[in-house]
Formats: sequence, C-alpha cells, structure tokens
Amino acid sequence: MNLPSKEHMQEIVSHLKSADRILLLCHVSPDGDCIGSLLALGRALLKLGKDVSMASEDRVPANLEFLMEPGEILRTEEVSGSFETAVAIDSGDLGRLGDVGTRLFQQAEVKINIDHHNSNPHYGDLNLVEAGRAATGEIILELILHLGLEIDAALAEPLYAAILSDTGGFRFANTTKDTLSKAALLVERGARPNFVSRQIYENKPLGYFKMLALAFKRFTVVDQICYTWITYTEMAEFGLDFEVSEELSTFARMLENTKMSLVFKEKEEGLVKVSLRSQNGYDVSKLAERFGGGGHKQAAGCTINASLDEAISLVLAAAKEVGQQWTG
Ligand SMILES: [Mn+2]
Repeated sequence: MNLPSKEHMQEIVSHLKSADRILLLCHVSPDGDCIGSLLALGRALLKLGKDVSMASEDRVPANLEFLMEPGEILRTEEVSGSFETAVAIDSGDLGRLGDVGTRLFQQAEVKINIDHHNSNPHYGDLNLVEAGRAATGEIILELILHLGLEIDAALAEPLYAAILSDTGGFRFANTTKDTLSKAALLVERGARPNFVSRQIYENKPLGYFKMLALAFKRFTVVDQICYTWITYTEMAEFGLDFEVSEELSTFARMLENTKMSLVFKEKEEGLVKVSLRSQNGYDVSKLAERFGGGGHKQAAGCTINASLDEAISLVLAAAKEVGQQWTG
C-alpha cells in the first residue's frame, strides 16, 4: 500500500515513538469507528512497549464488545495517574470527549487529535485531521503502518469494524476505492467480514424489532423530509439501551423520494438526541450546527434540551426551511 507522506503524520509518528505514558480517548456515545480505532492504535502502541491506557466516557455498546478483551477499555472516571501524551480519536470537537475525557485530554503535556470530521477545529497540539477519509480507522491504519508495525488479526479486526461502521457496511457515499482496498488488506490480515457484520448489524434481541416496528409505524413525510421518534420509556420497555436507537437513522435514510431524514430519540425527560441524514449530497451538518451539533455532510447529529414535541417542531421547522433551498 502506498503511504502518503505527511508532515503532521511524521510528527505524530516520531512523538508516539518517543512517548511513554499514553492515554487514548474516544468520543461520547462511542461507535464502531472510534472503538475500533482506539483498540487498534492502543494495541499497536502496546507492541511498541508503551504504557497505554484506553478510555471511553460512555459504556462500550453491547454489539461492539466482541472486539475487546474484558477490561481493555476503561471508563474515563477509572483513569488514574498523569499522562504525558493524550490522543483524541474520532472526536469532531473537544467536548465530544465528555466532561472527564476533556479534562484528562487537557491535562496531558502533548495533545494529539486524530479525526475525519469536516468541522474539526484542530484542538490538539498535533492534529491529523483528514475529512476525506471515510473513517478514522483509515487514518489509524496508515499511522500504524508508519509506526513500522505489521498488521495482524488483533489490529485488523477492530480496524475493519471501524471502516465497516462508518461506511454503513460499505454503502455510504464516503466508500471509495481506497476504503475498499484498505478493507481488503485487513481481511488478508485476519479480519473476518461475515463474523464482524453479524456481530455489529445482526444478533439482535426481540425488543430491537419491536422498537423498529413502532418507529416505522411513526414514519411521517413532509416536504420530502422523513421523521420518526422513540421515547426513553419505550426503549426501557423493550429492554434496550439508548445507544441502540442510533440505528433507526440507518433505516430512515432508506426511504425513497426524500431529501433528508430526522430521528428523534428521547434520552431522558427533556433531553432529545436528533440524528440527521441526507441523500444526494445535501449538507445536514450545517443544520445540526444550528442546534449546537455537527458531523458530516450526509450524517450529523445534535442534542436538544426540550420535550420531545418541542424538539420535533423546532428541528422540523428548520429542516423544512433548509430543505426548500436544496435543489438537485
Ligand atoms: Mn468516525
């Protein structure tokens, strides 16, 4: 594989080679990209003999637990000691690290920011931000190769999971020839495509299908905008963790003749997470930014402190206004 030689890449490589105590952090509501990237980089640095801690502010979702050894990823509140280097992974802004995560990051002498979000404000001392990448996992793969390490199965599988997750199973517009050739390399090195897909996308409890059925029944289309919602009490009745509701957006974006989809997920009373998805290259990250969120052009999110009804009418009104300006 040919490796683009980049100044910031080289700086980070030489810093990591000389660093000793390294803390790796992923974002709140961790997804396959950040967990896979975190594990791969953490394991790579352990191979180099570094003292590495990996931490997540929130619990690792059940469908990603197969990637890790028990206890391999700490909760940020369990992290102790000081770190000379902290690496933020897949976090579009500093706050995405969570309250404890942000504090740990800021306490480190050297702060490294590795990400692929367009809106990333380069909050690290060293930044490796490549918005053109489908997944942070792609950047981490290159970083590991630049560190001079071989990719074995223990590195390949989490990286494969990272790329699979952020391309929606190699279906989203960010899937490129380079993405697929990286995935092919990872399979060659021991990643198991069918096993990983089954763990991440299938293997669901019955309550998952009941939740989908309810949310599907609520699909409403106005001005080519599809929206639906689920409440926290419903999620509890179905025996599901909040994170599982994230997957609703994967389905909402499948609807024909729509410009965008909005999924309103009530996390608790008065707190609603909104997932925004668009088709045909429309930019929903701008819409999310209006509500203090952000993300990618075709996939973004925001959190609103309001009742479910209020959040729906607020975001829907803004979406209608933005949607009217979209042609194509
Ligand atoms: Mn990502």
